[in-house]
Parts: sequence; structure tokens; C-alpha cells
Amino acid sequence: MKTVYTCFSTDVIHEGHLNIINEAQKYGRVVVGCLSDKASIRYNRFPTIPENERIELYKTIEGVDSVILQNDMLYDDVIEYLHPDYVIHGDNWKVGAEAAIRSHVEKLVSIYGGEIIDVPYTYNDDVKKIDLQLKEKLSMPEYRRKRLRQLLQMTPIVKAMEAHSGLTGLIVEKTVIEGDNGKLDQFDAMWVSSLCDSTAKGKPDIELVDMTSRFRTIEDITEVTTKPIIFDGDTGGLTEHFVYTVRTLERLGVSAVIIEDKTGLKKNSLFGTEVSQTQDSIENFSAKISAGKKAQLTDDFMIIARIESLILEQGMDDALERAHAFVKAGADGIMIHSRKSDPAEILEFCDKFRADNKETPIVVVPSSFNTITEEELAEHGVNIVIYANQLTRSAFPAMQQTAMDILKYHRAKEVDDRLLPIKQIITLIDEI
Ligand code: SPV
Ligand code: MG
Repeated sequence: MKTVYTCFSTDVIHEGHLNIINEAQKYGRVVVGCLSDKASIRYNRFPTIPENERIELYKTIEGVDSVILQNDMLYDDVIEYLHPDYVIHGDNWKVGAEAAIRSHVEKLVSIYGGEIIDVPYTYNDDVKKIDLQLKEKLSMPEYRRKRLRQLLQMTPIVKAMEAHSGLTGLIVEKTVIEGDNGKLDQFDAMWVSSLCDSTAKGKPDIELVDMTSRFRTIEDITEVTTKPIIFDGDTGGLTEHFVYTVRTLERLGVSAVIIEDKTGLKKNSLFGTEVSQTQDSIENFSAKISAGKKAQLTDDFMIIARIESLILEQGMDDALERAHAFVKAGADGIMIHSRKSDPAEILEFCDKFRADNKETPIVVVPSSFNTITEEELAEHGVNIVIYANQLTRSAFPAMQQTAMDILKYHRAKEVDDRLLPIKQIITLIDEI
């Protein structure tokens, strides 16, 4: 008897999946693969139910002979083990980013005479509704909030990209590429940067944009996205205020706040010692962290302590002493920052911190030391990488050039080739 294989990553079985199983049965014994959680977060979206429960769900489908776990988005593991005569899939994988996976699978099965069967993709109102319900579930505060902790368990390094509006949130949410290894890739989380939130409002990054406005930015983003949020909380302000901020962020579904150990008028770290900035004492900042931890109501939320010792040239020992003290005070993670272009001091910190602490997540923001790759950072024990301002910095020169060119040519024709077509801009936002 021939073997027919199909891979599911869905959390809900609908008409489309049943149709695939029905078709598959015509060709032989049906084996369903459950795409692992780890692969799903790169390929599709975060699973609302974990892989072991999805396996059980797929087993209940009539006509399914057996269910196995598929770890590899590109099917290599399963095809090597199972040698299916047929791989069956909805024909939607013939286009877009998934087309690369289809052609990879086709190449693999053709080696031993296997074939691909494409069945017409089912996308009716019922299927559309289920899709929207899953998306809605992922965007709800109680699901979104815990996702950063879940991601930390699932992936060697969590990749966060800045977002400061609904539109930039959508870019982080929806950008999927086919990487050099043929696998799809996307960002895991969003960073609501104080620099970019302030810049978008034409204001300096000095805690001038107040928390009410910052929360409004978060809501603009949460309205149109599902990915978890790491909030740049600047210094956290007064401890008496910070405890309220923690509660609000939790309620909004934010996964983590990062606060930096500075006091007084905060200026952006990338100024370093060019401007006067005061580092908070270990005692004060530890008390702020502890108060925040005491105020939080869920186990999901994370308070991450950001250490400015390298930025303010206070030395490695000071940075390490603070890191251990802040963990002791209750910090759920440590962010270490540097404005040097050479990543050496960051890596030294990570290695030394990891020698004594194997567990606490380390966060880095490689804006200046941007030659280092995610893989290298992960090798030194980094768990979260934040691309803190690159969307803002890419949009600004493009907008400035367009403004200059329209002034120069007294019309917009000359700039039109580099603009998003009108049709695309009006269909960019999903309609309900
Ligand atoms: C931000 O993005 O606002 C940050 C990171 O705090 S940095 O600008 O590098 O200080
Ligand atoms: Mg900031």
C-alpha cells in the first residue's frame, strides 16, 4: 500500500483539512505530520495549542492512519524517514514564500520517484472566520503576554524589531522571507522603543513623551498585530509610579518592560558620555525592580534590568556587579548595552555573566555593534536580540528624499517609481 503524507500546523481542523485527508485516502495510507512548535513560529504563526495537543487533535480525524512530529519546515526529516509515495498539500503553496518549500519537497521526493499532489485550496467564509478567530485569540492580552516566556523556551534567540505605530507593527507582524537556507523566517516580537516613539512625535528621547501617550502607541500596535511586545520603559520613573506602569502594561498584554539604571534627566544611551547622565545606585534601582515584581499580578510578565555601565564607561566589573544584584532583586532578565562598534565588550560581559548565571535571559541591542550575527550572539548566551530603531531610520531618508524631489521638480511624477503603488497602499490594511 502506498503512503500519502501531509503536514499540518493548524490549531483548528476545518473543511480544508478534511478535504485534504479525503483526497489523500484515494491514494493510500494517510500519515499526517504535525509541524513542531519550533518550526511553526518561523513558518506560520505562534501555535495557540502546543504540538503534543495538536498531535492528539490530528489523530481524531477520520481517515488518518498515523500522526508523526515534523521538526523540519523543509520536510527533510520526514521524507528521509518515511519516503512517502505522495506528499499532498493545498495548492496555495504554489505561490508566495511557501513556493520555495514546495519546490524543495518536489526535489526530495523525485529522487525516489515520489510525487506531489496539489489539491485546490479551500478558502470560504467559514475557513476565513476560523482564521480570524485564531488571530484574535493570539492578540488577546492573556495569550500575548505569556508568549515571550514561551518563545524563550522554544528558540535559541528571540528576534525583536522596533514598532512605534500600527503600520510599523504590521510590518513586523507580516514580514516573512525565504532565508538563504530555504527556510521561511520572521520576527518573533516587537520592541516599543522610547527613541522611535519619541522621534515619530518629533520629540527628543528624554522621557518627555508621557506614559499615557506611550500606552496609546501600544494600543495602536496591539489593535492590528498578534506578536508579543517588549516595552522600553526608560528609567521606569519614580518607583511609586513604576508600580502602576507595571500593572497597566500587564493589562495591555505587554510581555516585558525593560528599565535602565539611570536617574534624573534621561538622555538616549547612544550619546554615551557626550551628555551628562547619572547612573542610579545599585540599592535604589534594586528597590525599583523589587517593587515592580511585587506589584505585578501575573506570572507571565517580565521586568528586565538594563545596565548602562558600559555606556557610561564605568567598567566591566561594575556592569557584572549590577547584573547579579539586579537578578537578586528579582529581575527576570538583563539587558547589557554598548555604543562601541566592536562587540567585544558585550561578548565579554555575556561570557562572564554566563559563567555564574546560566539561566537569566540576556538581551542585547546591536545598533552600534551591528556586524555581529544572531548566531554568534546566541553562542555567547544571548537570548533576545532587539533591532531597536532600524525601521524609523530607514523610513526617514526615504521620506526626506521624496520631499526634496517634489520641491525640485514641482510635481510628483519623478518620485513615483519608488513609491508603494496606490493600489497596494489602499489594500495594505486588512478589512474586517
Ligand atoms: C531605544 O530604542 O529607545 C533604546 C535603545 O532605548 S537605544 O536607543 O540604543 O538606547
Ligand atoms: Mg530608549
